[in-house]
This record gives sequence, structure tokens and C-alpha cells, in this order.
Amino acid sequence: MKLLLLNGPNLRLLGTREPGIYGRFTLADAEALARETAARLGAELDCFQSDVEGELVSKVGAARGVYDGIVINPAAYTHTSVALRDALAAAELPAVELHISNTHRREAFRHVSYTAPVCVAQLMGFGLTGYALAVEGLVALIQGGAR
Ligand code: CA2
Repeated sequence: MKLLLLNGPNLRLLGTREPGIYGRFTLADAEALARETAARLGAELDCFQSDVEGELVSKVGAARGVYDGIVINPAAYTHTSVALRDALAAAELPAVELHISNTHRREAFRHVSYTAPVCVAQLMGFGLTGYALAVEGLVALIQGGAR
């Protein structure tokens, strides 16, 4: 089983600012935890982060036929991107939308997700642990035949 982990804009800043919201871990820590979790479950995981909406859209577009599922933290594009939503819908792969923080405890504009309706599941508020939980959940969904 091959999985893709995508992280959106500014998540490369993890561990450097706003520890009260995002914790003290780095993007490398999150990617390592996700990769270890996948390996423990017999899956392979590729990781990609970009601040550029089009690069994320292209990665999702190229995922079909290569990966069995996607974990995506679209960051701010969650709340704005029709392009990313359309790419996820077209990919026809199970995707889990992941957030480090509980966006429902934050500003009203973060309560809306353009991408969640085209994902099989959404997970938020678990901090670093969410990267392990999302991979574990996605593997279980794929094994159960999720699309
Ligand atoms: O909680 C999440 O994972 C978010 O996707 C993070 C996004 C935010 O726009 C979403 O509403 C919720 C922001 C990512 C920015 O990451 C930073 C990390 C450290 C310091 C500054 C920004």
C-alpha cells in the first residue's frame, strides 16, 4: 500500500512560532511519525509540503494510479480552495483531511472546509499525534474498501 502525505502553506514553520496553537514539533517530526506509522502497518508513505496552491493541486492530480490514499493538511487552503477540492474529487482516492488544531475553537472563517466534503474523513485537534492517527485511520479505511 502506498500513501501520500501533503502539507499546505506555512506548515514548514512548525516548531518555530505559535507553539500555543501548533505545539513545538517540526514538520520533519510530523513526517517521520507518519512514515513510521505507515511502515508499522506495512505501508509506504511519501511526503510533500508546499506553500503554492497549484503545486498541491498538481500532486493530488498525479496521485491517481500511484497511491492508494492521501492524508492532507491543506492548512489555509482548507478554507479557500475550490481548486484543491476539485482535484481531490477528481483523484477518486480516499483522502483524510487533517488539522493540528481544532479549527472549530478558532476564528469563524476556519469553521468552513472546502475540502472536507470530498474526503472520507476529517481529523483535528490532536496535534502531532494526529499525523499517526490519520495514517492509521486511512489504512483501516482502505483495507475496508473505502474509495
Ligand atoms: O490546524 C491546522 O493544522 C491548520 O490546518 C493550520 C493552518 C490553518 O490555516 C488552518 O486553519 C488550521 C495554518 C498553518 C500555519 O502553520 C504555522 C505553523 C507555525 C507557525 C505559524 C504557522
